[in-house]
Amino acid sequence: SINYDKIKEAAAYHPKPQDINYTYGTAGFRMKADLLDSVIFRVGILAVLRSKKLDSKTIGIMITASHNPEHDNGVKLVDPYGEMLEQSWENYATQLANAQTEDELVDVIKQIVSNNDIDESKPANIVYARDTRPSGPALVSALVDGLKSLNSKIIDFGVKTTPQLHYVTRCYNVQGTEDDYGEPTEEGYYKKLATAFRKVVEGKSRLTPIHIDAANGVGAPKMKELAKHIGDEYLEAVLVNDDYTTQGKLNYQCGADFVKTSQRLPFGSKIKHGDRAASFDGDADRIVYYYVDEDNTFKLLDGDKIAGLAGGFIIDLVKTAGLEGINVGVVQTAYANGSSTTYLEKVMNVPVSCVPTGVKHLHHEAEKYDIGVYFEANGHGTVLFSKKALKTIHSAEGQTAEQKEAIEKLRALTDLINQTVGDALSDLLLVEAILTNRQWSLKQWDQAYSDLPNRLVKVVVENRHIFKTTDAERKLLEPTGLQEQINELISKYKNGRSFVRPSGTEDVVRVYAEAATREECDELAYKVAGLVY
Ligand code: NG1
Ligand code: ZN
Repeated sequence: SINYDKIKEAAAYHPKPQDINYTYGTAGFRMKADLLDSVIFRVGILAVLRSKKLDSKTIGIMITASHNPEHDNGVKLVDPYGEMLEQSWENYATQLANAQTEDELVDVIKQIVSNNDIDESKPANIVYARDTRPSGPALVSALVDGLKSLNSKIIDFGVKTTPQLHYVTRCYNVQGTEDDYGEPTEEGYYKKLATAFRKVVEGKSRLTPIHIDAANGVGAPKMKELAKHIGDEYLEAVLVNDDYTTQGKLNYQCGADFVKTSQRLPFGSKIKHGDRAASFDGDADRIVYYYVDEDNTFKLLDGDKIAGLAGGFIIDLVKTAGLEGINVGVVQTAYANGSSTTYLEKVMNVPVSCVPTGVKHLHHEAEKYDIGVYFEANGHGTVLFSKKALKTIHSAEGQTAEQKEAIEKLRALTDLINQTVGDALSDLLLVEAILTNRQWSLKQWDQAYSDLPNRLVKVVVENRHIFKTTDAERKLLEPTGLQEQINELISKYKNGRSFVRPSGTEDVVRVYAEAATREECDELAYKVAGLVY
C-alpha cells in the first residue's frame, strides 16, 4: 500500500514555488519549463493513482509544450485507450499541483484515494515520453521521483512524438485482445503505418516530393524513420527545419502553428510554384499543407481542408464498397472556416457538428458517428472508426472487383490512421494516400472551396475568466451586453462572422473574425477586439 512518509520525503526535493496557481487545462499543464518541476513530480503521483484506479491499466505521460516556444514545457496524462485524461480527473491534477506543503500534498492524495475507492495495493503501470526540448531530461527525473515514491512499474519510452506515446499507451492496454492495436514499440508504429500506406497506394503513380517543415522538432527524426520503412518508391519526403539538436530553433519562425497563424511560408522553406509542402508542429500532432500559386501567392490547406479531403474520400469508399449502413460525420470547432462548413453540409451532404475547442470535445463527438472525422482548423485531427464500422469493414467481402478494392482500402485506412489522437505523421500519410489515389495536385485539392478571409487576434485583458461562452463558444453569455454589441458589428459585414472566447492555454482572450474580403475581415476583427479590450 501507499507509504505516505516516503512521498513526503521525495516531495521535499520538489517544492512548489510560492504564489503560483497551476491549472490543468486543455493541453494539460503548460508554461515556462523552470516552473514545472513540482508539477511534474505530482503528475507522476496522479498517474499512479489513475492506474491503480483502472485496475493497473497502463497510463501514459507526455512531456511537451507542442508549438510553444522552446523555453516552455508541459505535461499531460493519457488514458488507457490513448485518449486524453478523463475530465473529472483534471481537477485532481490541479489540486495536487497547488498543494503548497508536503502535508497538504498528502492530504490531497488521501482524498483522491478515498473519493475513488482506490485499492492502494494494486500495482501501477506507467509509460512516459518527452519531446526534444532541452528542459526535458530534468523534468523526466522529477517525474521519475514522483513515480518511484509510489512504487510503480515504469517504462521510459524515450524521445517521441506525442501521438507515438498515445499509440503505445493504447497498444499496451489492448495487447492480445480482439482490439489489438499493434506492437507497443516505435518500430511497431512505423511498421503498421508503412504497411497500410503501401496497401492504399499500391498500383498508383507516386506523387512529386513532399517538402516537410518539421519545426526543428521531434517530427524530424521520426519522419525520416517512417519514410525509411515506407520506401522511396512509394513516398519521397524532403525535410527542412529538421535540426532538432541546436538550441533555440524549435518552433522558431517555422512549424504548423507559425504557418497557420502568419499565413506564410516557414523560415527555411524554398518551395516554388508546383511544389508540395507541409508543416508539423513541435511535437508532431498537427499538420498543415500549402503551396505557392502561379502568381506567387501563398495558399494554405489547413485542418478544415484535410477534413474535407478525408471525409470525401472515405464517403466515396464506403459507397463503392456498398456499406450503406455506415454513416460518416465531420466534427469541427468554431474556428473552422465558414466556407468549409458550407461545403461539407451543402456540397458533400455530410452531417457536421460544432463543439468547443479542445481535442477531448472533438474526439467524443466524433465517437458518435460510425466513422467520425474531426479536425481543428489548426491541423490537429484524425478519423475514428466505431466498433460497428470496424466489424463491418473487416467482415465485408464485396461482390465485384471494385467493391473488393474499396473494402481493402478502407481496411488499410483503419491501420493508417492513428485513431488515438491527431498525428502529423499518420495524417501526412493519409493525405498523401488520398492525393495519390485521386492523382490530385494541391491546387486540385484546394479547388473544393475557397476559404473566407479570416483573422485570429489575441487580446490581453485583466481577467479572461469573466468571459463566459455558450453554443460551442460561438456566443458570449458574459460580460452581459457584449454579445449584442458584437452582433451589431457583424451585421454590417457581408458573410461576417466573429466570436470571442478565453484561451484555455494562454492568458489571453481570442477574437476570431471572417468576412467576404480581407479588408472587411480585418476591420471586423479589429473592431470586435476593441470591444473586448
Ligand atoms: P486555446 O488556447 O484554448 O485557444 C489552443 C488552440 C486549440 C488547441 C489547444 C491545445 C486555436 C485557436 N486554439 O487552444 O485549437 O489546439 O491550443 O493545444 O488554435
Ligand atoms: Zn502539438
